[in-house]
Amino acid sequence: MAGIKAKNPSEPEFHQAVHEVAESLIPYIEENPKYKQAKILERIAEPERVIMFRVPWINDKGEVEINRGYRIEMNSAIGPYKGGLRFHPTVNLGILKFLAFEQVLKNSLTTLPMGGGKGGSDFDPKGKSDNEVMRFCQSFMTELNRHIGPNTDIPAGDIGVGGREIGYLFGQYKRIKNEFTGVLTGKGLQWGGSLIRPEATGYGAVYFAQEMLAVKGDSLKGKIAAVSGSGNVAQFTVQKLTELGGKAVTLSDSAGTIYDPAGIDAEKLAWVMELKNIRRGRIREYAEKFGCEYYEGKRPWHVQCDVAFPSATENEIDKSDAETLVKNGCQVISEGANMPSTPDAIEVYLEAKILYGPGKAANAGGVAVSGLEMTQNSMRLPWTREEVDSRLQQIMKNIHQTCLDHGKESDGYVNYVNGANIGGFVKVADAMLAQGVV
Ligand code: NDP
Ligand code: 2IT
Repeated sequence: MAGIKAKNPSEPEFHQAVHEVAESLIPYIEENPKYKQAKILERIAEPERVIMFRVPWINDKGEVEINRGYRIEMNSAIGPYKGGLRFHPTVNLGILKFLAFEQVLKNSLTTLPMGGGKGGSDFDPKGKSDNEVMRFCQSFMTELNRHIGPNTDIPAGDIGVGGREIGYLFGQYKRIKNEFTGVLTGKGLQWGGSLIRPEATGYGAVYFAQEMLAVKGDSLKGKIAAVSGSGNVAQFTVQKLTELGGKAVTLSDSAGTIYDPAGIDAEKLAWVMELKNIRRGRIREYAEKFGCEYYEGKRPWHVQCDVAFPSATENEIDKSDAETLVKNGCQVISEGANMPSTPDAIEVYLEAKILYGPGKAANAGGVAVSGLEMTQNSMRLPWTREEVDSRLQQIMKNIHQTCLDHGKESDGYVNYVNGANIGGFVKVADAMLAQGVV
């Protein structure tokens, strides 16, 4: 860790992600010295390539704006680089390195042949017109196109990058390369996208919670859930949870949380989707529309719940939030977001021995269906909704089983953190050993 910190100064999120993985892996590596001799742990913490570039564009007032673009190509041992793009003002090198590092192990857990990468920009899509977003995406892709390709590096969405942005990025890639390929995932259904990709991360996080509960002979039926965020992952988490008989009572955005004890049913969710995906408004409006509580500037974790689905951003549950959740009887945490719990929050879950599904396992459904989109693009044959959804469910079951195989402790408690970290590591590490010192 001293070496990581010295080489990557001012990147606390990257240090945090590596530290968590190292804690799980070091005992395992001590038992398997081949990984130690080949310095696999040190090598996976060093990106294969980092690309950083200028993104100039012109706003609606005719002024020049300049953002910074990035792509971290972290690891290609088991497949081409794969991972999302994030457009958010907080994006910097350290955030993207943490996300790319997590992505390597997550993608390995899916069982599909995908390496890990992540990219994005400090561009803030909030308050921008569609035309401004388009010009930004075109400028971003004008540089990025030379570094990616359907067999090299396949980006997708993340915070601030959804169907609209993927469309503009794809259009510019196609124009520059004169090629119609599966170079991005999360595409529209009419132009190479996969059914269930928009739903996949949220559905997957719910399927993972279901798997964890099933070990205890329990289910989501009748469970009250706190969900954070109100974007792609949060929306489809609420949808699947409701279908399975659970009740979501919160949603949030960066300004605050709504608390609707009656539950966010299908009709209210449809209204949220219109609010967030089309009107691009604030979640506060939900409280005005449906007459429930709105907590300005607050996160959802003080609300009584059985299950929590953090689905907004990193470090959104700190130690005191975790203590509140446990005190209020929360039994399950299934992370739709990447690294939403701080290290001391995770300690609280593990000490209380509640079911804790870390992001790299619980939210792997999104990238898994991206992998299935790549398969369909290669075959030039789309699958039905049922086909994709049944594969997604099977993949989430397999990931859960991998976590059991590597994370079950002597008293029967499943430490999903160790399970996911070791389970994700082995395949990448063995591939790296086979491919020599590269
Ligand atoms: P969206 O952009 O669709 O939605 C993000 C949501 O989180 C918004 O409600 C946003 O509120 C809120 N949010 C973002 N940043 C912050 C912040 N700093 N503080 C408080 N709230 C914040 O993104 P996604 O739903 O796609 O992503 C959510 C999480 O899931 C991220 O951690 C992402 O990495 C992870 N993830 C996404 C996958 C995908 O397929 N999309 C796959 C796997 C993981 P506001 O609008 O106010 O900013
Ligand atoms: O964090 C993630 O796994 C994603 N944002 C999805 C990546 C992808 O390539 O679908």
